[in-house]
Amino acid sequence: MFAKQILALSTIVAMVSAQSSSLPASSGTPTSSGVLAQTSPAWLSTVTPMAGNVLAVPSAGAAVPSGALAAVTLSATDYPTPWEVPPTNSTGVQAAIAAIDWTKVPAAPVRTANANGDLTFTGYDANADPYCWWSDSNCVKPKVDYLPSDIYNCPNPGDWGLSYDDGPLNPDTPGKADQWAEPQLYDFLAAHNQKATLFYIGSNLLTFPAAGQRALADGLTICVHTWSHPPMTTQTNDQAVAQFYWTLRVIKEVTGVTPKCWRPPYGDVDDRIRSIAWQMGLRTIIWDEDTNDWNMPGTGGGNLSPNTVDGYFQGWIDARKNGTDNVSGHVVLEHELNNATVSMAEKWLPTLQTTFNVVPVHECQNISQPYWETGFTYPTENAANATTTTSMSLAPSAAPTSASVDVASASAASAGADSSAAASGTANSAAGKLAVGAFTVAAVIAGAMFNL
Ligand SMILES: *[C@@H]1O[C@H](CO)[C@@H](O)[C@H](O)[C@H]1NC(C)=O
Ligand SMILES: *[C@@H]1O[C@H](CO)[C@@H](O)[C@H](O)[C@H]1NC(C)=O
Ligand SMILES: *[C@@H]1O[C@H](CO)[C@@H](O)[C@H](O)[C@H]1NC(C)=O
Ligand SMILES: *[C@@H]1O[C@H](CO)[C@@H](O)[C@H](O)[C@H]1NC(C)=O
Ligand SMILES: *[C@@H]1O[C@H](CO)[C@@H](O)[C@H](O)[C@H]1NC(C)=O
Ligand SMILES: CC(=O)N[C@H]1CO[C@H](CO)[C@@H](O)[C@@H]1O
Ligand SMILES: [Zn+2]
Repeated sequence: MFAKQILALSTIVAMVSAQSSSLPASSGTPTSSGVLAQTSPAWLSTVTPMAGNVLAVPSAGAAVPSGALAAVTLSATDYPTPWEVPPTNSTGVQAAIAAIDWTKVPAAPVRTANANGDLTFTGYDANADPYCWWSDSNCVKPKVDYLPSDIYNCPNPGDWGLSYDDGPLNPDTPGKADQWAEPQLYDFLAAHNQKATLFYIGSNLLTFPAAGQRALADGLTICVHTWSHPPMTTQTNDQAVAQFYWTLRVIKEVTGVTPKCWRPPYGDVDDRIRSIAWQMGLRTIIWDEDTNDWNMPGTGGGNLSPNTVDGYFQGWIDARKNGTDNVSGHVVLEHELNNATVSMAEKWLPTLQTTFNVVPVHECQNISQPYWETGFTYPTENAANATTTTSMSLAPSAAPTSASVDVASASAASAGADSSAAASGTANSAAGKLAVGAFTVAAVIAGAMFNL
């Protein structure tokens, strides 16, 4: 259903963009396809990755690590406060800002949210949707011709692009064992020989670096999900750069890789944010099927009945089995968020594997290199599965320097992420233009947390 609506929308969007005249013209250094060329993030060149990481993707079928995580510490002093909108005045963020061609960033207004934390759509021309604002219209095809379409599904019917947002899931109490925190889900995936795409919150990786190193060693793909999880259209240009910069930086320092992929929290992206992301090396990945698992009861969750979420999974399975789900494969939104989402993910994966070809998003999109580091080549559907030799070094990372702090204690500040209530509301979905149904934008203002 949803996929078809998005496809239909793409057609509408193509017609509308032909009429746009007020948008910046394409110039600069386009690739042969007309898409603005990207370069690897030079402003991260001074970041020294921690030791102990794998240097390539594990071979197909090879055993991957599981069980207890190594004790890994990272100096938090070099990073902004977890779960706060990061400052923009550091040398690194300023360098990233300076590297962007701002003539290629559409002047979409910075959006606001109301007292409930819901995005406000006041003043936005919902019908023309001039900035391809997903929250308004589920638009996935930018109005400017120098940005690529978002990735939002798997092209081949029967493919299930598996993705989990908001990780790595930290223990409820920093440093204390927690059944549902990582490596719980990663171990489960390993036991079921399943790879997936993970969209990491920078703040969560800062406070739990060992989980990120495990994910990479397990052959999971790591992408960016911002530093403090705001609706990105509410961020100024400089704040958006800072959200990407700090997340990319902590991922590179912890794991050694620099992702070329990101997913906007709540799907909240427009061409202004897409252009900033793209120029920082990041392709936007949305989804076409949403489990709404984040809204089940659990830490940071809501009150959606797990039975309802079960019903979504069963419906997708039924539709595939009865032949009606035959137009495309899907990218499905799930979360590492809490006990409820992880347990739901584990409950359904074995059944999904018997019905769908369950793969990471890049695999179904035939994108073999999701990072700027070319040593990592993942399997795709049009290439022999990579069998690069890996170093599979599982040694604990280099000993912390004297400047390092124990992240377990440093992460106390992030507890707000798990304790704040999520306000929720229904976003205005361009009434009359596109029947996408009501969808919920859980919002947080002033420290409250969004959960999508
Ligand atoms: C950035 O601004 C904050 C105040 O907003 C200030 O405390 C800090 O020292 C500044 N940092 C740099 C590197 O200028
Ligand atoms: C998750 O924890 C909440 C309490 O925070 C509890 O109500 C819920 O039943 C738990 N769900 C699962 C699947 O363990
Ligand atoms: C196929 O399954 C879907 C999901 O349960 C259902 O909505 C649809 O009516 C079914 N179609 C047929 C032809 O059985
Ligand atoms: C795809 O499913 C539709 C029903 O939803 C059916 O009419 C059509 O024949 C199917 N196409 C194929 C190729 O199976
Ligand atoms: C990936 O390659 C396979 C096999 O060649 C093909 O069927 C599929 O359409 C390709 N997908 C994309 C997104 O190019
Ligand atoms: C060419 C090839 O063998 N491709 C396979 C790679 O692995 C995936 C599963 O992860 C298979 O679906 C592909 O057929
Ligand atoms: Zn999220």
